Amino acid sequence: MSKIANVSPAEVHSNTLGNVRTGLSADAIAEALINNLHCLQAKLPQHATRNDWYMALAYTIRDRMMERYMATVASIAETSTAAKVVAYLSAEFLTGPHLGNSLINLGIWQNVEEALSRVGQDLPLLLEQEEEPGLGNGGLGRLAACYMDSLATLNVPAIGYGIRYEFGIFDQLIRDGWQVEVTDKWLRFGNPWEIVRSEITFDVKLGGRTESYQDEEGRYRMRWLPERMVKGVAYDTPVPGYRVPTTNLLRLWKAEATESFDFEAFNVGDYYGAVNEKVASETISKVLYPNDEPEAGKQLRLAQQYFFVSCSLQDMLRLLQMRGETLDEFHLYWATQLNDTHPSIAVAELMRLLVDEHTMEWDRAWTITQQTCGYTNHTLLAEALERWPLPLFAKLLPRHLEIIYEINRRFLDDLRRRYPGDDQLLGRLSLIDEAGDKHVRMAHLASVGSHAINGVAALHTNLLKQTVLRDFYRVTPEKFLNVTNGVTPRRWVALSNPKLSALITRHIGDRWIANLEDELQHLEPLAIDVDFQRDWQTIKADNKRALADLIKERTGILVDPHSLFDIQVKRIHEYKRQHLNALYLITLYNKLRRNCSAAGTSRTVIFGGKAAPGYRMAKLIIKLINAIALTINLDPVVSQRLKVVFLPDFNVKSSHRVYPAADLSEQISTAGKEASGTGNMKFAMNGALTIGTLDGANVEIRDAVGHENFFLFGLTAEEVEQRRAEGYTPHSLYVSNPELRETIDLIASGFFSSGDRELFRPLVDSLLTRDDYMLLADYQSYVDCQQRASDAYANRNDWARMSILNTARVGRFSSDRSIREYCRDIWKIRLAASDER
Ligand code: 26W
Repeated sequence: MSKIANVSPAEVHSNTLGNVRTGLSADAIAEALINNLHCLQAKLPQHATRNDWYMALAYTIRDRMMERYMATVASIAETSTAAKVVAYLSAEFLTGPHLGNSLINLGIWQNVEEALSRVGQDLPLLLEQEEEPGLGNGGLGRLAACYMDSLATLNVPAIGYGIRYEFGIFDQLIRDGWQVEVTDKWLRFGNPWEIVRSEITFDVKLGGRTESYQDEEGRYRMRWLPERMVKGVAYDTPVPGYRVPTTNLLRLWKAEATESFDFEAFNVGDYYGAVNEKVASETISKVLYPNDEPEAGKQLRLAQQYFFVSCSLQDMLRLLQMRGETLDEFHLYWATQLNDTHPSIAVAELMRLLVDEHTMEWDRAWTITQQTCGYTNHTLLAEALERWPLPLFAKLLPRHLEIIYEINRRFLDDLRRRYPGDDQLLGRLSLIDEAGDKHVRMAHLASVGSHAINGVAALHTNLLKQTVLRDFYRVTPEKFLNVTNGVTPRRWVALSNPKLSALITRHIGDRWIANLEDELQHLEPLAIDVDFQRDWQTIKADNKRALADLIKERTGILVDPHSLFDIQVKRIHEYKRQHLNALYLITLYNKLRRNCSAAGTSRTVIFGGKAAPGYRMAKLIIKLINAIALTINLDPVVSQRLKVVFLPDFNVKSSHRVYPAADLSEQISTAGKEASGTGNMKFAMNGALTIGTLDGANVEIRDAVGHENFFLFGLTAEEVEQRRAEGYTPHSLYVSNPELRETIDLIASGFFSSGDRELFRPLVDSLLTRDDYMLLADYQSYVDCQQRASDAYANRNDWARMSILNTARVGRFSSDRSIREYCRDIWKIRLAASDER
């Protein structure tokens, strides 16, 4: 037996596990399928359900990632490689279903299709079977997943640290036009893609008090006496790179009771008491907070954030020790990225671990902490910037509050030296908001505790420097940089748009999938090639038919695949202005019912997106869209030229069908509000033209694709601020614009709410009084721009030319480019030559 003791994963695999667990051929996979059906599902083929076959296939594919996964883990844990490892700390990872992506990245799609056909199974049906791990709300969570795919594909050793929520983002049903939230029981059939690491567990302290003492060396030390402890258990999900050996891991923590059953309580008949701690502890990783901007400020949310951060940092210290490196070099081996402020307690927790638990000097620990951490900001919305009431913070994390006070004292002392007498500045920069009942400003903790602060698009980063973080930019300008978001072309083109991928590969080879920025531009000359245009249009038409089938299946609405598919899919939020799109629809409806040929091109307008359960105006916007849809789709005349659809339960899985089917991508947020957007990139990569404002990454997309290939409208971020500063009176626009007035009056009249004038009053009043997101100011420009889009679509070949140019010119929006910039500018990680650009 000793022979096996010290062999590399590759040897283990090839020597011991043999072909059935590693072979990539159709034969090996077919054999493995039956093996796993027998051994893991304990089912004979004739008795196997679709879920049994799906599970057997999932285990078969997982086996084939194990070799690469363990090789990568070995490289992270073994001393040989002095590589710096990226720790991506995020409260959300919106991975989407794993099966399809794994087949693409391992390059075994055909072989699996072949193997399945031999056992009478159909891959598309098994792909449908997979439950989507909805461990995120929207942009931030999905970006984290795209970045994990790029980190592996660029062979950068990395661990994505997060929370294994038992219940992810809710499933959305639409009942009588209203959103209804349904619990997301994604684990009900188990999860074949994760490996429970029951030996990788850490205790996390909560509540209680602190006390000082002198240690045996006479040093003044602090200890934390917690009120309770929970145990974090690691669950690993392999993250395969695209056609490379690296397979990184997503390490998600599940909360369990340190003592899951209290026998004493049981013996005295206190059965609830016996399991009380278990229930209380497990609550921490029970459910994802479904808010996507407005922060909840709930104690459980802070406990969730501290729980996964503490487990992750303890694990990073353990891995560092396994590598035989000293704590003093922590920052040389770990590049830790804080995905917004949600994990920013990491700054104080790393200080606690280094100073309290490992007796490091404060200054040394602080230098290491700053060198280790980078902070990415994803929003400018004031209500999304996390600030915790002091009493709540003191109750849950008493030691961290002391450490934050000390960080703050030293920070303000330094500022007082640099900006003598400028108490205003100090008050604005302080980690503690002294106003009213005091708060801890988490963005300030993240900013002072990091060596790099980045926004997620050029405009956003500039606005960060001018607004929410301007004082930090003033005192530490060297920390600020921009890294524009990106999306992975593996999931968002190769997986979700296989026909387009095949066409592109037929003309420029397949290197584009891993080198989008260099290769995709080779499509440009084909934009005027009529044969290529025809093939391009045929594929778009096929994708539109596929989406039309999904719409029929989910809503019963029949849409015309030959019409212009105009799509807005994203979380519902007033700044994203789904209700501006709705105003345009009513204006178009009014035009069409007056004169049917008015609008030229027939249109299918598709919406999708979830509203945070507590966000009333967002839910009212969903109701309005569905009410308008009902009216228009039932109108015998207008519905010939216009159909409106709200696609329920928009998520990663359904978005695979949506992005490839779009002709027009709606990116219409109030300029200065959408930090970046990433859906805009997915649409453009799949040949959609964008109608949008100069907001977030729209600005860079427009510059990349050519201003003439982008439908621009609306005020700029500057003009928005100016209009607001000079006093904005939306009502005057309502009065002066008859079409707008007719549109708003129709809503107010109860026309879309069977005469009930009260239903949409909150929305109408907010528009006519405050209109915080400048819908009325941008209304006419938007309506005119939509007419330009309609007119342009009338010339199909010219539209195809612009569509091809959009795809050809958005290579830079690959998440590989973003990750290269993080490696170069923040994590100081040198890529292997082959992965350099
Ligand atoms: C505390 C509640 C909460 C939850 C999530 C506040 C803020 C968030 C996220 C930051 C919201 C989010 O997803 N922001 C989006 O991040 C994307 C990735 O960078 C950007 O492309 C979007 O523009 C931004 O809205």
